[in-house]
Amino acid sequence: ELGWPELDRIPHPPRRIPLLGDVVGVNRSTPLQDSLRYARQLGPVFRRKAFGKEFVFVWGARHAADLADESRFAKHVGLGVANLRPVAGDGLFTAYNHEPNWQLAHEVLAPGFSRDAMAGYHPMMLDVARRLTEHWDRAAATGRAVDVPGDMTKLTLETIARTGFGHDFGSFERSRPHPFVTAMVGTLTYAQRLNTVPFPLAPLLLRSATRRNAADIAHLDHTVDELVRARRATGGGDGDLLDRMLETAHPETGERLAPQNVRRQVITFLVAGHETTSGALSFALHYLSRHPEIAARARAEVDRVWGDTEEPAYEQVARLRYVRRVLDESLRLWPTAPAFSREAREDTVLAGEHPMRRGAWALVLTPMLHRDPEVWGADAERFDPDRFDAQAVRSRPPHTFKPFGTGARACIGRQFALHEATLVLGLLLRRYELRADPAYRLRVTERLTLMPEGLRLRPERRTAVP
Ligand code: MNH
Repeated sequence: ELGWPELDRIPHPPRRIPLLGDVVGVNRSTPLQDSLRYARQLGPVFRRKAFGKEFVFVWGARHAADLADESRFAKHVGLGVANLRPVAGDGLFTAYNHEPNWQLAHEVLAPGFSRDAMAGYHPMMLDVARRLTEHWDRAAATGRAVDVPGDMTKLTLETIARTGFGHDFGSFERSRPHPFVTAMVGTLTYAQRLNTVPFPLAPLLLRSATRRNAADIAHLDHTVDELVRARRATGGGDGDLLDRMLETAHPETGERLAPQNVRRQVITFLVAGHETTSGALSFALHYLSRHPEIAARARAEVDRVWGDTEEPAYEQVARLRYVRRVLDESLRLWPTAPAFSREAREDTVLAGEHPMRRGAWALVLTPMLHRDPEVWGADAERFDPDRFDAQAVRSRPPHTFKPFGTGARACIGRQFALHEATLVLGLLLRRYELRADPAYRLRVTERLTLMPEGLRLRPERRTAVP
């Protein structure tokens, strides 16, 4: 029993196979993009059945706004998120709402994302970005193309490792991804695959994958344990996230995070803190390379705001308003964490239409919410950063742009990600022209998060930089 008493009224795809569900024409490696296809056919609230389980999807702006009402709905830990429990346990992202460690960790770690903390991370973010531009300078000098998602992943992993944990994975000195990244991608891919096989059969069908997954988790645990051991041996960092996790007591209760929880939080932040930002940067670079007039406008802003300062100060990043709009518009079309779930706290009616019992839940399909023609117009597929100028934002209803989720369980790293990504886009725009491969067609890969597959660009050093 799903908790949707009038489920019959919710449309579903026509061809249903007993036991297997709506699997016709479904591609196992792109469950999200399949759902987008169904969404276009079936409308703002629809359902899909897979392997005996029925899921309700919501993307209409009015319905999604209703689900954002925190008095009646809350985060639901289900599907992909629940599949990550063996990796991230009761860490912030995967914790159930009722787990006391969520509140504790949230309150202990939130100051790590304050404005002051962010200003402290800024010089470290610049250091990491310099390693990226050294690498791109070498490519530019020899006319080579760069692997954009690969390089953005190196950058964002080094940034969260350095700012959060005083750690250096040496990503830019390696020709292959760091084993931590390989293990992480393995666990994300496995968590996604678990949704595409009948649950009781998973251990059988995914036997070797399950074994590999256990090894991947062991590798992540081991990496984190080494990191914590090193910190304990050398004494404190400078009040970074790891210090907060290890040392900081809750201001009122005096409680601290237990060692097993610290392990879960470190993995959570290393993973949540880089994968999605890497995708966001990659999509933004793709669109900039495809829209020279937009890139020129963004570049002119960087030249104007940063002038000839060698390296931008913290305050100069938020002043890149147009670059930020480019980023927002990329996150509109491809929100790199493409769905989140909401459950009813009480018996209620969704948007006055669909009765839900307490505990019933739905998946919000963010990429479709961000394309709802009633909000974004008939040309919603078009890349246009001006949709985020102040006037346009004011004229839209609330809860129509949700790349960072919603409510108490929304992304804690939002400002961190936006600062990092705006800074890096600014630095790259200032230093290079980005040449696209005209033959490239955007393909999106899914491993719970989204990434432009196989995107390569040729950076060229600008000749006249003011
Ligand atoms: Mn992040 C939660 C998207 C960057 C750490 N993040 C969420 C959620 C979304 C999200 C959506 C809510 C998921 C849900 O409701 O189930 N996050 C993003 C995107 C980017 C991002 C699109 C980059 C762009 N996130 C970051 C960064 C960090 C981070 C950077 C850390 C430095 N995010 C988190 C954590 C949570 C979260 C931790 C869980 C917060 C909570 O439940 O308390």
